[in-house]
Amino acid sequence: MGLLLSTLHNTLMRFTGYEARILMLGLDAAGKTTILYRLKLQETVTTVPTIGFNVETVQPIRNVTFTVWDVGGQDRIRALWKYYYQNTDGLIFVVDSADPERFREASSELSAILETDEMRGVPFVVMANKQDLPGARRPGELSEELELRKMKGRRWHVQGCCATTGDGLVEGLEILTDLVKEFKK
Ligand code: G3D
Ligand code: MG
Repeated sequence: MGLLLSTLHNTLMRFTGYEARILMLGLDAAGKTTILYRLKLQETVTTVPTIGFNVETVQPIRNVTFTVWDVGGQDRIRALWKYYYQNTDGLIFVVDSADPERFREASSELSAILETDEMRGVPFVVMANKQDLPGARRPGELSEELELRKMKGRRWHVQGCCATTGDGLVEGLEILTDLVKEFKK
């Protein structure tokens, strides 16, 4: 799975020629940290800044930086997120596909992120995670549940995946790199 990061790096570097900043967001327990470890990124640093939310950053490895935090139910500190949104090239939004009770919350969080000025036009891939679990919604169904068709003015894709096995992660990253490439043109 070390392949994952080199896939992302190679495509991004080929098309952008410079540093890429990827944000990975989602509700708690969606699977973000598991994906980070699957990516076999060496130094994942978890920080609890004084501002009060956990941010995981991967030291830039071959020019690709990942920044990760949990969204949802944190209105108090939401205004601070915009500092992390700046200069983002692509967004990965992770959803637990087997937890329909939280689809509405996930959808409204995603909308709120995409509506910020800093995220204007930034392409995103929804990782429809936990496809191994019984009752997991398939990507097409999840895109309906999250009302993605309402998200105008940007490119997006929903990728089915299983973070614990790694299935689908490479595909999702490859599609994200294509979308980032188009965005940066
Ligand atoms: P987060 O970082 O988004 O909060 P985590 O989420 O990566 O901590 O994952 C939350 C829980 O979901 C973890 O279980 C993790 O193992 C599990 N998980 C993540 N991805 C998958 C998946 O694709 N399939 C299944 N079945 N489980 C997954 P624990 O038990 O450690 O809390
Ligand atoms: Mg986590």
